[in-house]
Amino acid sequence: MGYGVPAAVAAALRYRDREVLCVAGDGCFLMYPQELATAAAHNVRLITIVVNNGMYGTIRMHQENRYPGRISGTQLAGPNYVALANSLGAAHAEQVRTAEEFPAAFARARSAKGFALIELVTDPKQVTPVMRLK
Ligand SMILES: Cc1ncc(C[n+]2csc(CCOP(=O)(O)OP(=O)(O)O)c2C)c(N)n1
Ligand SMILES: [Mg+2]
Repeated sequence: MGYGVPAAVAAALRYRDREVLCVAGDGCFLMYPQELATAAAHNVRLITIVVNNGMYGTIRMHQENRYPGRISGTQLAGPNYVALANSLGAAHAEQVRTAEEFPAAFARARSAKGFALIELVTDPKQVTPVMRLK
């Protein structure tokens, strides 16, 4: 956790001719979002997808499994991710709420001239691909 964004910035700096994609949960992303300022400072191309379910979903899953309904410290209020990316110098940032919106948003991110961020808003009840909270 937290490693993806800085690792992706380093990869994008090192391999400028490649496309670099970072996929991070909201909890993961919030550990080091400021590293994107380095991407902007060096004008590297990089796409970050923040999977925003508003929680530390993996930990919530364990809480719900062992102590159903008794959650503790796993909710994330989170910032405005698009505004945060723009404040760090994003060339492109947008929020995606449906699968149908994704291809065009991804194409826009790919054609950005600097770092791009897509906030993917997902269903908080879907804690894993196969486990759904009631
Ligand atoms: C540095 C670090 N701290 C804590 C953990 C324990 N941990 C594993 S998954 C997780 C929550 C991840 O939340 P998020 O990035 O939002 O992804 P989600 O599970 O919601 O998809 C935590 C706290 C970890 N793996 N690494
Ligand atoms: Mg999450």
